[in-house]
Amino acid sequence: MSFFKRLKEKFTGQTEDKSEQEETLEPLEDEENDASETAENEAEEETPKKKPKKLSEADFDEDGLISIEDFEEIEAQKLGAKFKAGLEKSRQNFQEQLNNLIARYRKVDEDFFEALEEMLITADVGFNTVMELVDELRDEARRQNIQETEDLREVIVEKIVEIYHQDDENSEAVDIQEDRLNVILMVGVNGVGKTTTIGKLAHRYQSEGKKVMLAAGDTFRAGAIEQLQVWGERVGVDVVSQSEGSDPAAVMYDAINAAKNKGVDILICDTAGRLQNKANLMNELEKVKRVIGRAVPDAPHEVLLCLDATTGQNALSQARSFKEVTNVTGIVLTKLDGTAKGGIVLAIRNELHIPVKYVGLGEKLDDLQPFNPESYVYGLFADMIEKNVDVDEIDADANDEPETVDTVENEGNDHGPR
Ligand SMILES: Nc1nc2c(ncn2[C@@H]2O[C@H](COP(=O)(O)OP(=O)(O)OP(=O)(O)O)[C@@H](O)[C@H]2O)c(=O)[nH]1
Ligand SMILES: [Mg+2]
Repeated sequence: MSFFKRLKEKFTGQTEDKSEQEETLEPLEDEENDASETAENEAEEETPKKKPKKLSEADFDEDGLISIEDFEEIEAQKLGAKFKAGLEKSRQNFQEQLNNLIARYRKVDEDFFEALEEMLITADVGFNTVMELVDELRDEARRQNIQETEDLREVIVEKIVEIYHQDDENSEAVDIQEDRLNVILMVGVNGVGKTTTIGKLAHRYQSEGKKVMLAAGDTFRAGAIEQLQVWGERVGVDVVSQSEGSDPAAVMYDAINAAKNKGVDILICDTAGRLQNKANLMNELEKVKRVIGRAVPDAPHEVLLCLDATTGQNALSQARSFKEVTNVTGIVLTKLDGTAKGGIVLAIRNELHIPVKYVGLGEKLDDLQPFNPESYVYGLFADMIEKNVDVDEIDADANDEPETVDTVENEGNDHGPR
């Protein structure tokens, strides 16, 4: 199965769909109920084609429980929809630029690759990553003897996933273990979204059945303690705090004791926003870490660095500096919904070798999602993935539905230079 087709099936649940492209996750009023078994295989020509599944259609057993397959299918669709919505600005930008490029340079040649490099650099993908990516594309085009730029679309998207995965496929997972107090320390410069992310994370872990507590370690900025308390109330978790101006290391010490007494699974610690070039603030962070490490062996288990995606290359330089002074275990890339340059994810991964563990896709509680390169490229190229698959399918059934062929093929070729 082609890469685009697999992504489309995974994130929309659809294996057909010539008429309903816009309705990816919208309720479908008139579907047949029994479409569930027709999934994956290549023999789709004979079987009825599958439509996205809704919770109401899932197969429930007599205890009212949903099957694991149905659950996973519905979750993947929700995830696809989240990434699609959160990456809308970047998607419009990426797709439009790529379409323009393909229309302008119809033949795969050095001019095309140079223009592609420029486009990716402008989208914040990062210089070294772009060079690596485009070199791989050159090789792949040669290997597969691809002549038309149009035929390179899918390879480009697939290479983005590959290049992300090349270090370590599993490192996006956050290190949360049963039977211990897990401590997560949130760090980053001012205003990047640390406190908001803590609220969202608390919500996520709590809804997974974990007992969560928050530590109000930003004793510096006026209003910071209250802000975390509001999140605590909203989510329904305890917040340990002291008065403004007190020593953040002392707050952590208190919080760890309280967490141990209450059998907490995950303690998430807020810290004051700090500039990476302010030595005293960085020293304070080290002290906080030391205190946490003394109270709980191996803690903090995660030091998550929050970066604001809208700051582009500046986020990279922040990450470099933080990495020098503290052992950052993962990145939370916030406000990805607010930028049209979503390529920054790739730059972070490839130039810093720190995994992006979560991405912020909006301001709502459930807008923080674990990062995964496939969901990311789906969000970045969703319309193209859906449309391209359709063109393939239509090529295969051209005899059955001639009018649809015209409509979609025309759409696919309608990207003249602007
Ligand atoms: N659109 C969008 N806004 C976000 C996201 N994450 C955080 N924000 C917004 O970013 C702003 C700053 O968030 P905070 O959580 O206060 O940032 P902070 O890093 O704790 O800031 P300081 O405590 O001042 O250092 C708030 O208005 C948040 O709503 C996101 O993923 N998307
Ligand atoms: Mg804060």
